[in-house]
Amino acid sequence: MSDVDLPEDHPRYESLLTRHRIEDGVEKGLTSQQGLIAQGRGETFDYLLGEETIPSADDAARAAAAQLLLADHPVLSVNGNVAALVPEETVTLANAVGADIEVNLFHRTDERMAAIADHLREHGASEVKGLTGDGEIPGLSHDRATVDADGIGAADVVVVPLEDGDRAEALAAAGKTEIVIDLNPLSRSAQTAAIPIVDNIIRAVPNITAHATDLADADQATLTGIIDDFDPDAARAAAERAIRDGSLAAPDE
Ligand code: PTJ
Repeated sequence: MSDVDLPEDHPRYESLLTRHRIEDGVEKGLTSQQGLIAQGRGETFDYLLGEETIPSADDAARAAAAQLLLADHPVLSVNGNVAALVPEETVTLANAVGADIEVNLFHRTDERMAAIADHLREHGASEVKGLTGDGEIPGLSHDRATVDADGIGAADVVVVPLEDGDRAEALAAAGKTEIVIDLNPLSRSAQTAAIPIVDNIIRAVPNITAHATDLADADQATLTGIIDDFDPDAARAAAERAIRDGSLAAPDE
């Protein structure tokens, strides 16, 4: 049984676990109610993808790992859905690639910022950025633009999972290399990303960590080669094809 008492052999185990975590996130004040809607939208795409990491998403996760290992100042951005779904996995990835973790919310309130930072610390984070809020992403209205000047403000590579399109575009316009995790290959976030990972965050974050561990001793030329070989347009197109044309064997209800 899992942390929410689900039988792991249930055919819809992962989907049920995800729902429980999001529900729990709302109850704990981490996740916004809008986050429930976002999750429902994501689930639909995941269902059509066969609830598995397709090869183009795995290639993207490997490119993301290489990009994070090469970065001078990588930051993993955490919102209410990310905090509910993958708190421990986010900390593990941050440790594997030497990234900062920053809470950055669409529906920003002091209470949610603090609750998410505490939740991440309970799951092993030593430092959580985002609460200072002394920096700003240009081109966005106030709350959504607020970042830490020495966090996302100073980052060269940012992982932005389940992001709204406006902010993803503004981060890219601010010169950040963006790694986006989003199940919708047509979302503006995925379209904006240098590296779009069209996969469920529950699978994507541990997968990036696995690739980062595998590449930990790779030299700079190898890492650069992996990034150069990755084609974001081809990855988006492959995901869209899988969703539109996939010969999906329907998962058990
Ligand atoms: O916590 P906050 O205040 O920062 O708000 C976060 C949400 C997610 C509510 C906010 O950013 C939002 O409204 O996002 P959108 O515009 O609904 O976009 C969310 C995107 O994430 C959609 O394209 C979904 O398909 C996708 N998505 C949802 N669940 C998952 C996902 N992608 C990967 N894994 C998921 N589990």
